[in-house]
Amino acid sequence: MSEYKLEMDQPIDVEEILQDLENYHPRRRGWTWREKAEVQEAGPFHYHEISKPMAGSSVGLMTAHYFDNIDPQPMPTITTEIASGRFEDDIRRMRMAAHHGADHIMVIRTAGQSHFDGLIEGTPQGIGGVPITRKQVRAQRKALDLIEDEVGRPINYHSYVSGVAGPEVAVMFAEEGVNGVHQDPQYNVIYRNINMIRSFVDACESKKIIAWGGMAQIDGAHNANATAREAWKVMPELMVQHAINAAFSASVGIDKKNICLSTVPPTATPAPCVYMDLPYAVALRDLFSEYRMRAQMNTKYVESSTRDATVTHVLNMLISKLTSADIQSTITPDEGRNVPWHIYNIEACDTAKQTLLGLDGLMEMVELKKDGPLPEKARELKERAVLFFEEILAAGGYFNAVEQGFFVDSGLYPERSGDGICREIAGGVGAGTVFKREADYMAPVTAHYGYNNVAQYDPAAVEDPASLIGGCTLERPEKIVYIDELDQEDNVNVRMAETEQYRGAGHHLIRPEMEWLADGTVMLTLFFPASKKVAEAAALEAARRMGLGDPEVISREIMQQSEGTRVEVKGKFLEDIDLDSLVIPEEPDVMTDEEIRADIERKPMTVVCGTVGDDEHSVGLREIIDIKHGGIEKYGIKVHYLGTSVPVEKLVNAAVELDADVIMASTIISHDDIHYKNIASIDRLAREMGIRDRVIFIAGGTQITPELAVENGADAGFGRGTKGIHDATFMVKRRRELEAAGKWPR
Ligand code: Z97
Repeated sequence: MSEYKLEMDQPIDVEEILQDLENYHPRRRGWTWREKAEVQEAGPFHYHEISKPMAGSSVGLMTAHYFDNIDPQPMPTITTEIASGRFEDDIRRMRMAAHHGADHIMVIRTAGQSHFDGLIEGTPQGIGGVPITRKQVRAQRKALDLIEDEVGRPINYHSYVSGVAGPEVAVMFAEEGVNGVHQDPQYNVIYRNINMIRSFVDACESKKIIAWGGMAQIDGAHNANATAREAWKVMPELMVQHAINAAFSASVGIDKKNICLSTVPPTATPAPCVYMDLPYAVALRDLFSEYRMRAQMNTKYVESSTRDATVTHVLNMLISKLTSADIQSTITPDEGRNVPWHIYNIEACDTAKQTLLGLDGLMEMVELKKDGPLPEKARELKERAVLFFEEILAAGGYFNAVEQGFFVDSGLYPERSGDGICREIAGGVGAGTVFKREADYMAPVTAHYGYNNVAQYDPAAVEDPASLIGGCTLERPEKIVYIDELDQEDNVNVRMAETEQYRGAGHHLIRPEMEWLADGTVMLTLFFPASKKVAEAAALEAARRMGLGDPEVISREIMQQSEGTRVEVKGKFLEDIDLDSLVIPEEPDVMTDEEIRADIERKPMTVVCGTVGDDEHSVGLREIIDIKHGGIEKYGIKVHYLGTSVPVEKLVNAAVELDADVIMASTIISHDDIHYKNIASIDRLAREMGIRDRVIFIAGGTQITPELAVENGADAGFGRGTKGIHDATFMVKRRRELEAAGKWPR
C-alpha cells in the first residue's frame, strides 16, 4: 500500500490516487456527525454551539486573519454538492471544499443513471454529474481518506441509491465505504417513472444494506417542492412523503438518528418566506422529532445570480438555525444557470459557515412563540397532512393514490388542482419484474431483506447466512470483483493524458479553470448602458473581441430598462500561460512591531499627512495612522494630520514648516486618474520647494497600484488591504537606506 500523503503546498496527485485502486478498501463505514466542542472559545470570542475544531489544516473565513486565523466550525454537517461530470477534477474540488468546512461531499449522478438496470463500470465522463461506478467511488473515497487526514475531521461521502439498480448500487456503496445516500422509492415512482412495486420491493433490500453500512439516508420529498407549479402549496404532501419514507426506513432497520428528512423551505423571496416557511419547519420538527433534518435552500425560485441565491441560502439558514437542522446543504447558483464551478461550491460553504457562526447562540436569546400564528399555522399544516394520509387509506393505499394523481398536485390540500403526477401500478420502467421468492430460495449474503431459507443448508447459519460461504463481500472485500475500464476511449486515463502538461510537480503551463483542469473557462461581468437585449448582444461581442471562445450569457440583471443591464458572460481563454514567464511580485516584508518601535525610539520620526485634492474620504488614512486601528502612531511616530480635501500645496508647505520626515498622501477618488495626478503634483511641488530628496513620500488609497504610484513620483504606493505596519515598515527601511547612503540626517 502506498505511503502517499497530502502536502499542503502540493496539489493532490490524482494519478497517485488512481494507482493500485484494485487493492484499496475503505478504512471505515458509516456516517459521522459533528460533536459539540468542549471548549466554546476561539480567538477572542466565546461561542455557544460550535463543533470540535478541525485538527488539521483549514481555510477560515476571509476576515479570520484579523483574529489569529481562527476557524470555528458550526454544529451542522455542511454539505457540498459536486456535479462537474469529471470525477478526477471533482477530487481537487473536494479538497478545497473540505478546507472551507464541508464534511459531507455529495456527488451528483450523470443524467439518466436512474434508468440503468445495473452498475456502470469504468470512468466515463458524465453530463450534469458523474457516472457513479465502483472505480470512481473507490478513487474518491480514497482521496477523501487522505483529505480527512489533512483537515483532521471525518468527511462523509454521499451519492444516490435510487433508480432501477438501487439495490446493486447500495451493495457497492456498502462495500466501498460510502457514508450517506439518498434513498426514497417515491422518487423513483414520481420523478423517474420506475414501476412502483419494483421500487418499493427494491427499497426494502436497499434500506437493509444502508442500515448495515451505518449510512445516513436522505429522502426525496424536496423534489415535490421543486416540481409543483406552486411550490409552497405542497407542504402537507411533503410531510406525507417524509412520513412514508421515514417509517418505511425505520421498520426495515435504519437507525432513526441516521434517517434524515430532506427539508426545503417551501418558498423564497419575494414571498414573505420566513412567515410561511417557519411554521412548516416547526410542524416538521413536531411530527418527526426522532429523525434528523437535512436542510436545503429552495431552488424552485432560484435565479442565476450569486447574490440572489446567496440571500435565499441565508434565509434558509435562518430557518435551519431556528429549528436546529442537522445537515446544512449549500446548493449553489449552479442550480440556476448550470455552471457547476469550483468557486460556487466554495463560496456556498463559506456562506453557510459565516451565517451559522453569525447566528451562533441565537436560541439563547430568542424563542419561538408558543401562541399566535406560528403554532396555529404549524398545527394547521399537520392537520392537513394527517387528512391527506387518511384519504390515501380511503383510496386503498399509496399505490392507488399515486394512480389517482394525489402527488405533486399544486393545490393546498385538501384542495386539488388536478395537475398531480399519475403513475400506473402496472406501468413504468421495470414493470412486471417482481417475483415471489421460491420456497427454497436462499442467498448467502449479509444484510438481506425478507425470506431467506438458509436453514435448508445449515440451521446454525440463519443469523449469518454469509457464513455458508465464509463471508460475503461485505465482510471479505477481497471477494469483490474490481473492474477497471470497459471503454477504451471514454475514461479517466484518456482525459488525464490530454491535460498532462498542466499537472504534476514540474509543470510549467497554467490556464484559468472553472471546473476541469485547464478548461480555460472564464467569466466576465459587464455593464452596458442599454436594454437587456442590447446589453446581451454587446457583451457577447465584447467577449469575442477580447478573444474569448464560445461566449455565452449566463446571467443578466436589469438596472433600469433604458439605463443599463449587468451581464455575466462565460467563455474560453485557451492560451497557455508559461509559469516561467511570470513576474511575481514579492510579498511585502513586514517588520515586527518591536523592531519598528525600537527604530523610532532610536530616532524620532515626524509624518505630515492628509487626504489630498477634493476628496472627503478620511477612514482609510485614519486606519493607517490612528492607534485605535493599529496605525503608525502606536510605534511612537509623530503624526500631523491635516484633514481631508487638503490642497497638495498645503501638504508640501506643512512638510517644510514642520520639518517632516515623511509626507503621506491619501488619495481615494480615481475619476480621470486624479489620484495619480495628485501624486505627481506632490512630487513636483516637493522638488520645487527643494525638499524632495530629504523627505520620504508615500501615497495610499484603495485604487492605488504601487508600481503606478512610484511611476508618478512617490517613493512607495499602498493599495487596498494596507495596514499601518506596512507603511511603518517601509518608512523605517527607507530611512535606514537613506542613512546608509549618507543622506540622513539631512
Ligand atoms: C439534493 N440538491 O441534495 P438520478 N434520489 C433522490 C433524489 O432527490 C435525487 C436522486 C435520487 C439535491 C440533489 C436532486 N435529487 C439533486 C431521492 C436527486 C438522483 O440519478 O438523478 O435520477 O437520482 O437533494
